[in-house]
Amino acid sequence: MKIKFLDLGKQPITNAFLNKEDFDKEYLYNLSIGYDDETKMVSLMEMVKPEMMFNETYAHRASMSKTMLESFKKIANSLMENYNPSRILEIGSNDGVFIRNFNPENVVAVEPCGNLAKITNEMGYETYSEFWNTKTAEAIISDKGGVDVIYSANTVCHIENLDEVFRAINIALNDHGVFVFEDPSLYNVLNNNSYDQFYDEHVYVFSVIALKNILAKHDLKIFKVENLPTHGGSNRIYVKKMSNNKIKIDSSVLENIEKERNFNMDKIESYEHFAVRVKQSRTDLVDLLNRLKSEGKKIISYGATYKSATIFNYCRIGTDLIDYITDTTPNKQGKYSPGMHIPIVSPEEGFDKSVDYAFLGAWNFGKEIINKENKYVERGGKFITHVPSVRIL
Ligand code: JHZ
Repeated sequence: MKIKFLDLGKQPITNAFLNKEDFDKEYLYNLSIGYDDETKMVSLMEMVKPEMMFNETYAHRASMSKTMLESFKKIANSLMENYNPSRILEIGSNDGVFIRNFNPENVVAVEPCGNLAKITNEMGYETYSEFWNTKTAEAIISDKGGVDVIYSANTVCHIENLDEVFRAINIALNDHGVFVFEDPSLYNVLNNNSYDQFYDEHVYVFSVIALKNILAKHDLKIFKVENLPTHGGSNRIYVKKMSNNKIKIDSSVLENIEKERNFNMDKIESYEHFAVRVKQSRTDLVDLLNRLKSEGKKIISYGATYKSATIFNYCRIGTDLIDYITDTTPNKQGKYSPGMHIPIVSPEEGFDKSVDYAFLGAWNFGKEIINKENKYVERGGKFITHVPSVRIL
């Protein structure tokens, strides 16, 4: 049974960066999170239709950060070295940040957002502009044959029907193939108080415990777990078919499960305690911004992230507190943030001497940003974060 433990209120589609004339047409839904005491899965209580989130207007470009470019290059090299696949499939290829590390002949990509699929098709990587499901897997099998490695980053947790996802994996993956996927880790979300990892697209935030349960239902077995620093802490899960008799289970699988059990992630109480900390985080953030504002300081937000849409809408933070958001993504600039309608400008336009405080909407790239903005820091400019607790850095 799914038990609701957190209510983040009315929220918009996080990909819906708006023009002024669209303000009154915005779609809102209730963002609340539940824990299933049988499967141990944490997921949204109300889901948004995939077509409303993943379409021709998809804004996020994964290659906008140096950290992610490096991370994708590293995993691409490691998959080549360890598995030497003659064909690799990526689910959710975004702007090609991962596949660009491979020869186009060895790659098949799947990306439902037409604008993104167009980018990678133009780069020479054959991209099926489809949702990942058994139909797409069958089409790939019939056009190309089976694949040796399937990789997916920040995509599996976006798909409501996980049974269909794993059925499709079983179809497309060769018997001795490897499926590797990575998504934000629930352990890190609970520890970092990063409740902003919950939004429309993040239908699930996975624990290793819950993944082990659902994968077993599909005769799939986790043989390794890597804890990554990306996106505030992610798990990279390595999976093989159970029918594969050569599976050697790495000690990281049990270590991660034990770590989660020791943190009581298989008990509802942990989630109820988290909900209390989230409410406190909201109070602390709103109090801090109000205090700085009353002292006449100018506050902006750095990075028009999907995550920050959750924060601003839950905390009801608008242009009364945050003047604008800066973001390097050209197609977000000139638009307004979903729900709270804060203007988004380029860093060149907005990250100037008038800024006293910058809230780290992209806190997950904190190190990269603070290094890059050393001049801002040297002249006394400050960053604010809410992770793991609200504070000025
Ligand atoms: P970033 C998106 O979430 C959506 P978001 C999605 N659902 C998901 O799971 C994750 O990505 C992976 C900007 N930026 O990656 C670029 C600067 O302006 O945290 C991006 O717009 N200057 C698929 O949006 C945003 O910040 C910089 O120096 O929460 C970062 O977005 C840097 C480093 C980034 O994901």
